[in-house]
Amino acid sequence: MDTLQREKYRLSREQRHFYGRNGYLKVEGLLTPEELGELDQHSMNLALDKVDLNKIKGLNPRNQGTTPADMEDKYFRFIQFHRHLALHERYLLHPRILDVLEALIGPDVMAMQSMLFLKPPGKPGQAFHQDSYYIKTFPDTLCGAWMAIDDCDDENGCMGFVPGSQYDVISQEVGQPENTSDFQAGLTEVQGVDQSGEVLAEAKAGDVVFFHGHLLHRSRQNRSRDRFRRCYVCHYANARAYTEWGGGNANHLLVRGTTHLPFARAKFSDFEPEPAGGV
Ligand SMILES: O=C(O)CCC(=O)C(=O)O
Repeated sequence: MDTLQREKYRLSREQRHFYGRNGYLKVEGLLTPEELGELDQHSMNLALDKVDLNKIKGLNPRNQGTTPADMEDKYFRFIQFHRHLALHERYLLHPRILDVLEALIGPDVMAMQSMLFLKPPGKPGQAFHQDSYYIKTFPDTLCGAWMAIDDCDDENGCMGFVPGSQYDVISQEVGQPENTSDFQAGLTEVQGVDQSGEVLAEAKAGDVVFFHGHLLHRSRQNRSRDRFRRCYVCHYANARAYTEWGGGNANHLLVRGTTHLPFARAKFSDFEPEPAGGV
């Protein structure tokens, strides 16, 4: 759509305050039913090994399995597939998601990471962590946008947040999770988290949950018998922040506004970042 004709999504005062206080914000129904249908179909095709990934150069599977859980592990949660598949790039560049990010961490925004999770029944989640522990930006402006493809709740392993922890420093006290039925082995867990304040981030398919890079969060095992818990989660930062993560700024896409730093361009479309302003 012509960017000049597009009506930007505008956060209300209440939404801005909620994010400021809690470090996360759920925007209900940010994806249209058509967009959701496309993500639903695509992620199911990936789960069923119906997307031919063999022709993609530089994509090295970690195992040969073909079950939905294997498929997720095979490509380690389909990380950075926006560099391989147009659909992943398109949703990383979703204009209404970028409107929200422009207000929360902008005005200039860069896109750094994309991950598609299938999380079929029985699959563990990820123990308490802070994303800025891994993805460092200076100034420290990281924000995740978590798009629910399924309805997500306690049973199928929705996310859990510790509101207010976005004001904490990045903890260096990390270890390995002991509870490896709930939490993926090999990934780090922040030690000594006071879990009494955890809130579950239940979401309906089509909702998008934005969360601060310092926010302590986790997700448990999918304990349902037959429900997937699929989501597409992308990470962004202010485009004027310096980073060495992922090969540095030149590898990350400028998605809103401008920057004095190097940046990459979209691979599958002639996407041009909209000017910042007016959100
Ligand atoms: O969706 C999940 O289960 C975990 C996502 C997450 O922890 C993250 O993106 O940092």
